[in-house]
Amino acid sequence: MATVIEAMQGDITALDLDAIVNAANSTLLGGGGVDGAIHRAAGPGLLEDCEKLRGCPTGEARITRGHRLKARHVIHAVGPVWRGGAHGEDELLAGCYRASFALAARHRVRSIAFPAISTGVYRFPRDRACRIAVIETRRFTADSLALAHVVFCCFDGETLGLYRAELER
Ligand code: AR6
Repeated sequence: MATVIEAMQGDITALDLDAIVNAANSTLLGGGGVDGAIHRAAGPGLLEDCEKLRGCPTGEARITRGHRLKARHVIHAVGPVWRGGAHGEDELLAGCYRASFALAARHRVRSIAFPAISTGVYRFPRDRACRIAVIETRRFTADSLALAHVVFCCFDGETLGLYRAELER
């Protein structure tokens, strides 16, 4: 069956899916935004798991358990800081989605939610980031039957509107 790909507005930490993706930084040791929210909701065990990973380069991802979250796994993806667009930002952001899907497949994840990686503190233009997220998701799900459900979990209504429009194209 085809993968269901949808956008919703809400708090990603509350979702009851196999995996949620974190918009982390390369230390993997927590921060603000969705990263802070995920660590607060998951509890201190998440930081302990993250410490063992010894960081993650930009454009890649790592996986841990979900601890107190409903989600069984957290995939920590490190998005690029926006520096005008000529520093490989698009490819690095696409890399986050590809790496997250690769980990999801390896861990038999059937349902996964993404935040709008890099579009907060890291200032990546939201429409451009949304396009990349949808392109990479369609690319992966076209070749894979493993994922049943992909959710783009948007914190604000404007981001939700961008995803809905992109998914209708
Ligand atoms: N659920 C879903 N989306 C959320 C939530 C939430 N609970 N909270 C925020 N967002 P950001 P970045 C949205 O800044 O740009 C951290 O300090 C937010 O509105 O969290 O990749 C890390 O440690 C925005 O649309 O991540 C890094 O240092 C999106 O999530 C740095 O920020 C991403 O915003 C990463 O910056």
